[in-house]
Parts: sequence; structure tokens; C-alpha cells
Amino acid sequence: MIKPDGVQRGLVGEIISRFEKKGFKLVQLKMMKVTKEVAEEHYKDLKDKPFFPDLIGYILSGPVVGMVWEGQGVVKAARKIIGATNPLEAEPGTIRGDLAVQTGRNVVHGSDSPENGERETALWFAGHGIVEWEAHMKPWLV
Ligand code: RTP
Repeated sequence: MIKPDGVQRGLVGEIISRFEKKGFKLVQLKMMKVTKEVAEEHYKDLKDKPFFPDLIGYILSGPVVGMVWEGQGVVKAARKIIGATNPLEAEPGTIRGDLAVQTGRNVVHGSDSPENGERETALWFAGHGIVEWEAHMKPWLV
């Protein structure tokens, strides 16, 4: 998910580009204004954290771009491409390391396991599933 600050700062293309260039396959994409219910369900594991209300407010502060990416090891690789939660600790070359400063404005979210990827895809793209397509010219994609 490209978070509201990523959208407002005009970073949508840059962020999509990093995943495309790596060689992952985009199978779903949608700009949306999230409801409070979806935001709270998405981050339900963090509901007891002191920053939870601020986090929900942040996610509701503007449209986000939801994406589903496929590829070998994509969940783990995406976490590396995204970088550490605190952008000041994220390595240069990562999205957060290059493009963000504050933990509370860290421009992008990535699923932390394949299971959560499935859960989040069902939550964010309810009823729409993914778009299945073959990348005939890209044999390195699964
Ligand atoms: P995400 O779920 O958004 O990909 O981030 P993450 O795994 O790197 O970090 P997580 O611990 O799951 O936290 C989710 C998001 O909550 C915000 N946060 N704020 N103020 C704080 O101390 C704090 N800690 C986390 C960040 O936006 C983080 O990405």
C-alpha cells in the first residue's frame, strides 16, 4: 500500500517503478479512500499500541494506492525494498531510506508474511481478486 503521504508527495510512480524494475508482477492496483473499519482491521495486531490512533488517522488522511505484487520471494524482497519501519534507520537504496524521514510518515506498507498478504488482499480488494496474466516476454517472472 502506498500510504497517503506517498500519494500526496507524488511518489506513486516511483514506488511502483521500484517493484516493476526488480522484476515483480503487478496483479492488482487500486486508488481508494479507506474506511475506518478497513484501516482498523488491517492494523488490528497493533490496536494496543499507543500510536494506533495516530496510525489510523494517518491512513485515513487521504487516498492510498493498494497493490498486489507476485513473484518468487516477493514478501521478503518487498520488505527489503521498502526498508526499516523508521526511515532514519532504513538503508539508502530502500524506499523509506531514500524517500522518507518520519516513522509516522513512512510512505508505504508491505505485508509481513504470505498469509497476511492473502488476508490483506481479501480485505482491500474484497470480491475483485487479482488479475491473472502471463508475462511472456519476462521469463524470470513466475
Ligand atoms: P507497515 O506495517 O506499515 O508495513 O510497517 P512496518 O511493518 O514496518 O511497521 P509496524 O510495526 O507494523 O507498524 C505499522 C506502521 O505504524 C506506524 N508506526 N508508528 N510512532 C511510532 O512509534 C510508530 N511505530 C509504527 C508506521 O507507519 C508503521 O509503518
